[in-house]
Amino acid sequence: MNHPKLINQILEYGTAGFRTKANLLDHVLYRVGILAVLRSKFKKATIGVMITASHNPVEDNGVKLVDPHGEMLAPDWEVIATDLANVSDDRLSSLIDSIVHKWEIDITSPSNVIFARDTRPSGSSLSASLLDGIKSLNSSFTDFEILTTPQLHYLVHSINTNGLYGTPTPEGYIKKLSAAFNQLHSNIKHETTPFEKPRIFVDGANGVGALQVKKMSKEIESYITIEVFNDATSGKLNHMCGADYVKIQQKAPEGVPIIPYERCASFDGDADRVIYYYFDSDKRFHMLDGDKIAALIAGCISDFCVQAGLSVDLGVVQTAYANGASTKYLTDTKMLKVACVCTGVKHLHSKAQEFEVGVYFEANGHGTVLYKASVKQKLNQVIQNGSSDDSCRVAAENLLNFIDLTNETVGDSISDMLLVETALKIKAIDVLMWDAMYVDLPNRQLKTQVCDRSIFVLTNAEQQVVKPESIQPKIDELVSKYKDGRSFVRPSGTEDVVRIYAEADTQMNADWLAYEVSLVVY
Ligand code: 16G
Ligand code: ZN
Repeated sequence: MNHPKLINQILEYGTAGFRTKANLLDHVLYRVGILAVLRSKFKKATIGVMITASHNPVEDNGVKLVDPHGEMLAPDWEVIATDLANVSDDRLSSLIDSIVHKWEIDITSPSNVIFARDTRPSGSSLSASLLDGIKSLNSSFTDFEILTTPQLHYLVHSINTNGLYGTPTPEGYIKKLSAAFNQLHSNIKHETTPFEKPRIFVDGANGVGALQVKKMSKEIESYITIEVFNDATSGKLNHMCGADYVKIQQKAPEGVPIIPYERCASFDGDADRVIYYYFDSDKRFHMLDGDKIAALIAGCISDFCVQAGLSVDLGVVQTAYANGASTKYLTDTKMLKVACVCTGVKHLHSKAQEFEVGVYFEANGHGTVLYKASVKQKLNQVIQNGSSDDSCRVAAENLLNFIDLTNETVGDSISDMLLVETALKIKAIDVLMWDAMYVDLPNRQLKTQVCDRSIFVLTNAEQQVVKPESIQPKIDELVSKYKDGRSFVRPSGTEDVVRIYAEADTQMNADWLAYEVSLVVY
């Protein structure tokens, strides 16, 4: 038996695919190889597999499937994935037969699986196990080796649209984004140009994002200087650095110079999240998270639409972790529609698809923008009509390039960073003015271990606990004691913990509220 299952621990395909200690994953990767081929035959399309544990420690690893249009694996197949990963070796082949039968898969039809991995040392042996699984069903495949998660999503979508979305190569990805960025920046002309060529410090989390952003920076150096730190040459992946560290610790990563008002961006280990930050003249740290990125980008798109004379249905999708001040700013000041959904990219992504333009971001920095084909058609119409109003046409062109700069398949550190840089340039604002759009309510995140986190049943986009019944009234009572108080608890989908989020008028109050709520669930 190849890649025998040597552990009894049940692994579940969750929001992040399978994720655990790397040394427990050999048989899982082999079986995911089989799963990907079955999915490819079923969908009659290329399927992607990404080997990564994102922001988790370097000793962990994980794997997830990418569906034909670069989206997350459909929920009904998550169940199949879990079954396949956990079945005993002697029942594996009969389970495969039953999947083929139940889903009426033509096992003789062609299939294609593409895969990539982040920079974790365990990645190459796990990708060899994956390949053995793929080969066991004689599928065609391409090993793209080390890429960011969003690059793999881009490739899957590009292959399945025969190159319509972009040239299906890693170089095609760099070319598509850099061409759009350069075009936008050559178009931007302010009457008085208040800023020199911008510079940004990137914390690459010692991961794959550092390698890829260096390639990108060469292509766009006429318009922006990107200096990369924590670039995977010596430091440990995600250790004291990266988007998750910055967001959760609310402090700067190690390894990036502290220069007042210099814009800095932290990526995570597989480069699908980005968090901005800067220091003021007192060397005080200020963070601009996914909520602030969403506010900037949504505002910029809405301005483009107005200038192009278009009315579009634009909405912003958040989760319960979104800072209350950001929700208030989007709804009250910007008059935009805001929806709140459960944590996890698939929930945000599918909600965003309901809008003509759906901007979705998790506070942790994962997000992107989705555009309906109708928007692109309307923009092309504005350009073709040769509007007498030149600014109308320029705005339409700019928005089309903005769309090309977006990785519409999934959140993407590099693409999102370039969208932010473009929006700042277009609006002619610096990081301080961006930060001043609204003031974040002080907040705190904690986590606590419980005996059994599966007993928690939530409702209202994970903002309220239904079961155990005693918990929510206690949280409500605590929240009512604090000005601007808000708090919720939810079981993690990636760790064996329950997470606690709290915000209030002062940092001390947010800390206290989080602490008191943690005692309720403990
Ligand atoms: C996964 C999700 C991310 C979410 C996080 C929450 C995807 C691709 N990733 O990393 O969106 O924020 O889980 O983690 O869906 P938690 O359940 O441990 O809080
Ligand atoms: Zn990630």
